[in-house]
This record gives sequence, structure tokens and C-alpha cells, in this order.
Amino acid sequence: MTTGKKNRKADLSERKEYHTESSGVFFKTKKLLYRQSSPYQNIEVINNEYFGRVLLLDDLVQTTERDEFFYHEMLAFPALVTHSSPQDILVIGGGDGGVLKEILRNPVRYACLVEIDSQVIEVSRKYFPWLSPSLKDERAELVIADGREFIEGIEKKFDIVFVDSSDPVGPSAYLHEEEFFLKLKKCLKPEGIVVAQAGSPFYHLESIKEKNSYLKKLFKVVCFYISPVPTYPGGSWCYVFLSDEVQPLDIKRDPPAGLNYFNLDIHRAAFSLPNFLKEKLD
Ligand code: AG3
Repeated sequence: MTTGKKNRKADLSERKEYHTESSGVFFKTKKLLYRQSSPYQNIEVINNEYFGRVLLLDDLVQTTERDEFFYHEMLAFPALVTHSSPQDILVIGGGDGGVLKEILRNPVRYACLVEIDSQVIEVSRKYFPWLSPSLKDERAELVIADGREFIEGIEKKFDIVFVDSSDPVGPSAYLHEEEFFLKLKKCLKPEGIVVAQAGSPFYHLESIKEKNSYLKKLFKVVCFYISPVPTYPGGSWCYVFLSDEVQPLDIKRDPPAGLNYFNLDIHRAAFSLPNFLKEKLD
């Protein structure tokens, strides 16, 4: 599992995300734009010559100006092209606004974003303004709340729920647990879909395996899929598509024009998994 901030001294000339005790990625800091602790986590925004603005939470790379589209499009579109009529959408996490931006490219009726840390939203509004107009869209509602309490208290049902969490540490830990997915299931309409980010197929293989086995008890359809995300550990990332009724390869519509990564060939290919992962999921 990613080691994150453990006992590392701050060196402001570089940001490093450790993937193991002895390896990881680094970003030279052209400019430090923001560095503060919220009640939940350490929030940093730096400017890097190649990747542009980089958002880190507790030393883990969340998004960068240059490669955000891989992750945000791949989190959003597989469910949006396979649900027969995605109207009411819930996002847990995702306070930077990136996945909401992709969702709102579709003619959805309502998208509710539940983020625990209001400082992440403020920072994104200021430093990632190309992601955050979505936060002002009239179809969007922003709720600053703990995802857990929110889903325990809500009666409304959704067509699609997206879980845009960080790694299973700190405020995101619960968003990777079986109990959370059980509760999410109760927020779904009958044809509902949940899509959650599920970590690196290379570094987080055991947690993907564990997730698969408990999710299979909860949902009839449990399909992991993969995309590249250049700045995440290992360079490729897993997502999980969950439903009782919808099969991910039963595509219902074309995606909107103007996307950078997602298309229907990518969609189909993303559900083909490499052997080392497949054998963990059987
Ligand atoms: N959420 C997924 C971040 C996971 C990255 N993990 C890491 N770097 N170890 C991203 C939020 C973007 N909306």
C-alpha cells in the first residue's frame, strides 16, 4: 500500500509520492501555490513545469492539470454510456470538481456532490478553475458532509453513484469498506450503477482482490476496469463497476463529443484485464 506521508521531512523544492519505501514519483516544484492543513488532511497545490498544477492530499497525487482527463473521463463515462437514462447522480468525494465536470456534459437532471472537506472545494475553485465551473452548474448541489453520514440519512435514490475517493487512508478509509458499499446499494434505483476508483492494479492488487470478494456478495455485476493515469502509482488505475441489472458492455449511447480519452472502443477495451489481475478476481 502507498506509504504516503509517513515520517517524511518536507522538502519544498520537490513533491514525492512514495509507492513503496524505496520508489515513487516526484515533481519538481516550480512554484508552491498552496499548503495548508485542513481538519482532515494536508492540502497542497504546486506548479510543475510539465504537469502544470498538481493537487496533493496527504502527499498523494490527486489530480494534475495535464493528465486529469484520463481519470475523470474514465471514472464518469463507462456508467454514463451504459445506464439507459442517467438522471439523478451522486458523487461521494471528488471535491476538485473533475468528475462532476464530466457528468454535467451529459443531459442529467441532478448531480449531488458530497465532499467532507470544504477546503478542497475552495482550493479547487481557486487553483483548478477549469474543473470547478461544474460546482456552479444549476443542476449541481454541493453538500459538505461525511459521505458515510450522508448516505445513512438520505431517502433519495440515484441512477449512478460515483465514489471519487483517495486511497484507503485518512478520511477516505471508510469509502473502501464493505459496509459503505452495502449502504450505497440502498441509495440506488433498481437499474442503478455504482462506480468507484479501486487503486493501482500493480501496487494494490491484494486490496483489489479483497474488494472483489466482498463486492461479489453485494452486487450481481462486479466488473473491474483499467485506464492509464500517468501520475498515479504504477501509471494505470482500476475502477469497479457495480450493478444488479446493468452489464458494462451493453452500451446504450455514444459519449458526448470533445472528450480527450474516452470513446466506445476504449470503453470495451478497458474491461479486458491483464492475466495477473484476472487471476486474482476469479
Ligand atoms: N481520486 C483518486 C486518487 C487516488 C490517487 N492515489 C494516489 N495518488 N496514491 C482523485 C480525485 C480526483 N478527482
